[in-house]
Amino acid sequence: MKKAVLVSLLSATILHSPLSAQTMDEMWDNRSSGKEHANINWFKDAKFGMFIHWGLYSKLGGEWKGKKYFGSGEWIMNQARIPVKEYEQVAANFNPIDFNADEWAQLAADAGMKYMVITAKHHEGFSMYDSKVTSFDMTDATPYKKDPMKPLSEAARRRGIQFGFYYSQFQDWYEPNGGKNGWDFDESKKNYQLYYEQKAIPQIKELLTQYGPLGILWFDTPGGMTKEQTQNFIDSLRLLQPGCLFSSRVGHGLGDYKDLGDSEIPSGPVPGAWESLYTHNDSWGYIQHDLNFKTPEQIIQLLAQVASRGGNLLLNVGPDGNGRIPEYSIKYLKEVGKWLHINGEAIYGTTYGKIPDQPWGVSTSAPGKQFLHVLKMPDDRKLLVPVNSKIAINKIYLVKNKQAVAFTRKGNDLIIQLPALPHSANEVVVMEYKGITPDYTLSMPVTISSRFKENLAEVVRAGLQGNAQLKSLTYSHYYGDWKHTTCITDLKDSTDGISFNLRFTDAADYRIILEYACDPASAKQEGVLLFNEQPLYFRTLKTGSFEKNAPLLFIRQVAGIVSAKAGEARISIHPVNNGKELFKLKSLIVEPVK
Ligand code: FHN
Repeated sequence: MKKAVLVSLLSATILHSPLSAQTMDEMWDNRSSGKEHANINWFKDAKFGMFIHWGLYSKLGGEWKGKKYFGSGEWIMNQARIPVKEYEQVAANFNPIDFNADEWAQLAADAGMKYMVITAKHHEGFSMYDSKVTSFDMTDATPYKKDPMKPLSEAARRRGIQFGFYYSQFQDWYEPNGGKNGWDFDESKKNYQLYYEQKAIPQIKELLTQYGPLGILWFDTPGGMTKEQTQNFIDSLRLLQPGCLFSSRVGHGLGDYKDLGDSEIPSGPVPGAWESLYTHNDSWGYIQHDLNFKTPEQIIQLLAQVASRGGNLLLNVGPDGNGRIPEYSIKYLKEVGKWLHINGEAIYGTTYGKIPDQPWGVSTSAPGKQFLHVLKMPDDRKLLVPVNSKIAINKIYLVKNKQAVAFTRKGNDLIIQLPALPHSANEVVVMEYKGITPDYTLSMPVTISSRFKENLAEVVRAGLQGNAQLKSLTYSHYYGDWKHTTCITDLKDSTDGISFNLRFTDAADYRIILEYACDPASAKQEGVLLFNEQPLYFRTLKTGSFEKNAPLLFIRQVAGIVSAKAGEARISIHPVNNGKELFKLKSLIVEPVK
């Protein structure tokens, strides 16, 4: 049951605001047909891919007429409401002389990426290849006059990297009947079918017939087609390449695998083939002034977290208008590649982990093996691992040098003593065993240990009573740089409640902390946290209202200190009075008193 809740937690699929009014996040479709595609296994084993957003917007680099734009650089034509007549001029100056297909493909190989997906046409409507369907393309509209996609597709395949195209099938701000240019054209008068028949479908057929075998066709922000039309659309394209996978944003739940919302990671295992997709900085398209790049450690840990839920990480790079991939992307991806070169077996070909998130990290699975990804090394390098008592542990060793490590078992607990090790973004320990390890459920007690400065109990691990709901709140800081925070909301009556089952590894005093967001209207309300039967009273502090295009700020409020014995304990949280929502709880934090 919990897993069903988990999957439903992911950002809701298509909300029912009219097409023209739908925002980006309302145009995600994370459903797949559920039918296993015959050619899905390479995708499931790949685990790590390169997304490339490259277009005329890369030349603008987030600036138009001297004004800087923040967030999704590939949306600058829309953000600045640039008329098609003016935007066409950008193509006239688009000349990526530094583009080098082998360098791009080699970077993906050096980074340990097994597939590559590049924008053949994004919402701006410009074709980044040689298309016979329009003259608004690389060979007719730019001084570059060449098709970069041919050499890139070949360079990728020469390195055993699956190659695919991103194609914006509905949004096309260049075409009078394409979706979502409401500043040049009247959206209500558009004939989307005409646009599909005259541009989208013929172009996708060009991509499926002129660039060799494609691994993926990556669709995006679906719209303007009924389910039946989408099925016909898919069937006609499948004839050209039956082996090509179609992403879930083809729409109507007809994709071959699921794409989650932008920058979304599930809170627990999700069965089937799926992908999390992230920018390397805050934008898909190149923005000169966006240097908020994820570090190698952040990427390595993100890759492990996504793999521990059973999915792939598609990480984006945004080359500039000259065809150069940003220096920090090159430098940091190569660092990730060095880690994968040593630890790849703990990622490639694995499935979701059977050990729930622990204070030290996450797990991935292979037959007879659990890979323990130590993302936070305990002070005493002792790992506590809850395991099913029926399994027989053969051996435990470090993946990087096969060095055996010592371990003891106490009931359902495995205690692994790691040797002194240099800092690593992710130290992988392999547990080889015989026997069945059942899937974990999120209702398993959350491990609390005094070995960690901070023990996090995420709300997906909580039980809900009354009106309390688990919700994934989606918001952005700038524009299109989406963030997702899962919270428990709607705790408004004293009979509503949240409960956590905890398991303390050792007796000690612990500080209990609530991490929440509180709407000004909900401030100064009384709540009670019961540690077993011991009450801790608190009064909520305002942090701000939830808005879609603004940060959702959280506060950490100490509820109090408790003296815990080793073993299981229960925490429940309730409003004292009825009426207003108490707060939006993000997590419970338990800190050992030092
Ligand atoms: O609007 C696009 C956006 O520009 C970018 O391509 C992302 C990548 O997933 N997809 C849409 C927003 O979700």
